[in-house]
Amino acid sequence: MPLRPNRIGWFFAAGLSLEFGKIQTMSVQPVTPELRQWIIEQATAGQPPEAVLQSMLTSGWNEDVAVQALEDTLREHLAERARAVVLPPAVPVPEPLAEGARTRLWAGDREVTVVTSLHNPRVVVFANLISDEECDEIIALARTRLARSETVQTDTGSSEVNDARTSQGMFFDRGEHPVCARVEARMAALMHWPLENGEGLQVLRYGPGAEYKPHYDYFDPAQPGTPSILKRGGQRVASLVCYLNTPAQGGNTVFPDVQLDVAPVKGNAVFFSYDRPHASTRSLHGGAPVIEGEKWVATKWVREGRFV
Ligand code: PD2
Ligand code: ZN
Repeated sequence: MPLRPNRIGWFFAAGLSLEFGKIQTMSVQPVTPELRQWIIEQATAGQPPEAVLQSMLTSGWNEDVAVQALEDTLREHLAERARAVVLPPAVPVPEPLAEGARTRLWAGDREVTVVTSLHNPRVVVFANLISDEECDEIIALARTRLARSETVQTDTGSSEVNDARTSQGMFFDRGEHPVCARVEARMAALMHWPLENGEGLQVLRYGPGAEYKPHYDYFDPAQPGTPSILKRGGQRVASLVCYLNTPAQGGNTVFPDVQLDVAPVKGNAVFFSYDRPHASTRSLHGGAPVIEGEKWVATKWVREGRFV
């Protein structure tokens, strides 16, 4: 069978340093992982396909089998590389400052102050989003239902206790208490995003030393459990982390890609969005350890579509 360099030849033009491997003479000729690796190394080194094929033939390979092995190996390798470099498509995300930069925003029933606005990653810090009384009421309602925080396991779709998260937490259902419903309506107005696309509020309590190691809030598309999670409204596209108290020391929300630290202040909130489930959004963030006192937050995650 003739080799078809038009189908595989271009791959060999990549041109790194040449490192010629040796292959075994085989009578049964299975395409082993070692052979695949060797073919990829030759291709990456810029070896022309004819030379690779010739080496295989010299080593005793049947021509049809050798051509098939070359084509299959390179097709798989190219597909893997393409998956790694192609970004997931961007989707619309909430934008609190859609009407342009301003200092004060009307969020349905309350005026909120814009403290900081960063464009890449998209981060907005607000003051005065939640009143002191609302913060205290949410803490009181959540306190009796706290359990060691779980993280959604995107490999299985279930929730598990995770060492990266040493806080305690609970979820309210959307609209579960009047205070939740009031604050959620305000958040929807602030973000210009449908209330129905929001998950229920999650409340976290961090004691001294507790932290939330840097992570992304979107679900990793490469994980097998993600398709089942996405059935409930699609991807998460934004987070609004609201501070329900002011810790005595520590507990900043940090964005390591841009060295941004947001200080937790009672009633304030940090909003950030991510238009694709990819590190290019620079939405990596974490909760730095609480040094003294405790830290309480309520997080609203919003999805692309209606969260059911
Ligand atoms: O409590 C925080 O600062 C924090 C940090 C990172 C909260 C979250 N992530 C979250 O709720 O996703
Ligand atoms: Zn987070």
